[in-house]
Amino acid sequence: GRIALLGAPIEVGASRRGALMGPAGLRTAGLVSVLESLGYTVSDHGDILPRDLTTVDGPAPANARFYNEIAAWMRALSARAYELARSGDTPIFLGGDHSLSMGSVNGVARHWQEQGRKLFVLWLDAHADFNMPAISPSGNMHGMSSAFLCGEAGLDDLLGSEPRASISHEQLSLFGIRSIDPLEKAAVKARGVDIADMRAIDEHGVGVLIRKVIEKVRAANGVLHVSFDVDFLDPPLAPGVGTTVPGGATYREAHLVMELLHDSGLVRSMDIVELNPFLDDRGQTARLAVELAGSLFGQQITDRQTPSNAIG
Ligand code: DIR
Ligand code: MN
Ligand code: MN
Ligand code: MN
Repeated sequence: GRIALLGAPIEVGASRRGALMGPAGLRTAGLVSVLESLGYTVSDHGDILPRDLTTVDGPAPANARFYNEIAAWMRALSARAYELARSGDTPIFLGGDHSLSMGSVNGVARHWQEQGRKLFVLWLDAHADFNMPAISPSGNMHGMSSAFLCGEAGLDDLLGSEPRASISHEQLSLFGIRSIDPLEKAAVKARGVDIADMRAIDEHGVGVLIRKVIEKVRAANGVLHVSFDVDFLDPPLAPGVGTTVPGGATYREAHLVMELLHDSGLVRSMDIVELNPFLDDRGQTARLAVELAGSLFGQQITDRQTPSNAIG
């Protein structure tokens, strides 16, 4: 298979700076060599850079911080994501904060729409990211991306002339959630978005719940995009993120999620977002994110070498 990497060093969607180093952190942690060791041909398309963006000016909606800057990123990202998906490669988008997905997923969804296949989106995250300007307590756009992708109103001109390819609420699955704002919670409920929060994961385990997502995609003859916010992980495992929330996925839960998704054969694209190398502990979070990408793309426990200094 062929995998295409594209970095988007965008950070103004989050409240803390540093996610712009995310793509470099993931490369330094060995993303390319891990994927190559699994037999893929990897083409690294580098990063979209601010100088490549077409300036967006004019009035911005209220309560959407850095709207113009983010709109410029999303227009470029959506166009590149569409092209990459259409090329037949499996794209992995390297963030950058989670606003990135408004562009990456839109472009990928547009491609699959043209193929007559529904794109389902699995949102691995501590947060629902289902705010919109009218209800967001922070105005941070990384907290709005899943709602935007479901066609919620309030950022209607964000993509400019890029075709908007919204998914229906049934195509979104929120997974690992443990922090949600009051009006955001009401919105998720009102739309009937499928949500596996940490309580559900504690009760049923990730195996049962991920299989449900896989069955939903399979029943619709759909394909799957995995949007992986590294704050999905428990903070002691993954300190390199601006918005840690206690009680996240354990090391084995996260690997099992990725392993089951790989075995489903349904995954066609991925985002890895919110890695903030400035906050990381000697590359720990970046390395774990790369390991998990390895599991999503077919690394098996039995492929791994036993470490000589066996630390488990
Ligand atoms: C909060 C935090 N729900 C907000 N969001 C995110 O600002 O909308 N943090 N996504 O990572
Ligand atoms: Mn936030
Ligand atoms: Mn997120
Ligand atoms: Mn998050």
